[in-house]
Amino acid sequence: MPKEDLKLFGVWSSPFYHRVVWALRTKEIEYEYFEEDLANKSPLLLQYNPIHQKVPVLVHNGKPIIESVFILQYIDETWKDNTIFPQDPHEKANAHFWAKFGDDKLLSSIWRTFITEGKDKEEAMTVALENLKVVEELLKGKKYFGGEKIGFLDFCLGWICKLVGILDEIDGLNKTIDDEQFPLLSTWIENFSSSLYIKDTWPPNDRWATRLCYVREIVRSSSTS
Ligand SMILES: N[C@@H](CCC(=O)N[C@@H](CS)C(=O)NCC(=O)O)C(=O)O
Repeated sequence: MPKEDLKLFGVWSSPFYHRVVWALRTKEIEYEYFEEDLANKSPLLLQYNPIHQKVPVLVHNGKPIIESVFILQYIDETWKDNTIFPQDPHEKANAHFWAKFGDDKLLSSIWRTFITEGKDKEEAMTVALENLKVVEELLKGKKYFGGEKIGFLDFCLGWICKLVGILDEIDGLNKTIDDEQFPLLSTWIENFSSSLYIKDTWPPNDRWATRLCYVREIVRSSSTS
């Protein structure tokens, strides 16, 4: 078979980009990486994703695939070894539902705990904890979200492993995901973070913390001006 031409456009701080990296690594697929500067997007990114102009974008033999969840599905359907999606249609639909919950509800509620202050922060924390409880329930009787094997939903929720702890550290909070309130999620975080294809992919915490504080300043100053 001719060598595949596979390009991935991403940015080191994007949770959506990381899920694609994990899927590609789990399947041992080689690719060429293009790091984007989102303040000065490359002509290639604008060409491949003119509508949203966002990363990640995967380009396979010249054809762009956009939106991280669609990219994961494309990867799984194109390189069939070591499948990452559930094979059962109902389980697959459910996995999509929870991936969307993670992006639309959980991630935004956790981000709100970080950018708000005072009473708003307390309210945001209540909502975030409720959402985390929902995710904790999904792990009952399972090592990973899909069962015994790492897969799609682990990649989609993988950002939890790093982001929540870093936000706690920046704000000097006790661990949000502690062993007592979230025993299953805590164990999943350990398993996922230490798994072979994941463990060396995280950027250093201090780099992430600097970036998150910078973004928070921008968000706060734009909401007060
Ligand atoms: N739903 C998209 C979200 C992608 C996204 O929000 N990417 C951010 C980086 S984390 C981005 O490229 N932002 C650039 C911009 O908004 O201009 C996905 O899952 O791929």
